[in-house]
Amino acid sequence: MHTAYIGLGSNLNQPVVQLNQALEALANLPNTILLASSSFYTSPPLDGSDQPDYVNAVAKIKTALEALELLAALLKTEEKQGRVRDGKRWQARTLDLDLLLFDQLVINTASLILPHPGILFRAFVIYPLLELDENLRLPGGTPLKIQISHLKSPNLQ
Ligand code: ROI
Repeated sequence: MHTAYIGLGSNLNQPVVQLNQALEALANLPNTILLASSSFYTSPPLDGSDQPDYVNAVAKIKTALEALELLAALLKTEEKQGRVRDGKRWQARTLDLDLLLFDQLVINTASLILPHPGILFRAFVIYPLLELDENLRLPGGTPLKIQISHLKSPNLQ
């Protein structure tokens, strides 16, 4: 079984409802156990201009799915919950599911980059990750905790 951390985010159509629904979807993935989920964190949009605040969380799962199978399942869940991808970045969305960490896997392909590059500078990812596992290390051994000092501002952004 693999251990994976998934970032959840929403800023449309009742974000808290969206996140709870997404957690249920994760728990129902084949050969997958939802081990833990963080608190829900609210923050202003990072890199997004005029859009509502986000609600973010992180889930920890055990799964027999491989990384690309899991990624496909996450995209499907986003679609089911009304995510529309029109090619534009930084858009408001009903649901964003990011595969953050998958065991100690390091890959850089067109469809998947691990660890997720956003981990390194997004408080709305780092704080919930540390809530789940304060001793979490990135592949290569860097403790996630020290990434907090690299954040641009003390705001949860
Ligand atoms: N800002 C916050 N606070 N939370 C997000 O999940 C989030 N996702 C995004 C952008 C638009 C970069 N900003 C965000 O994709």
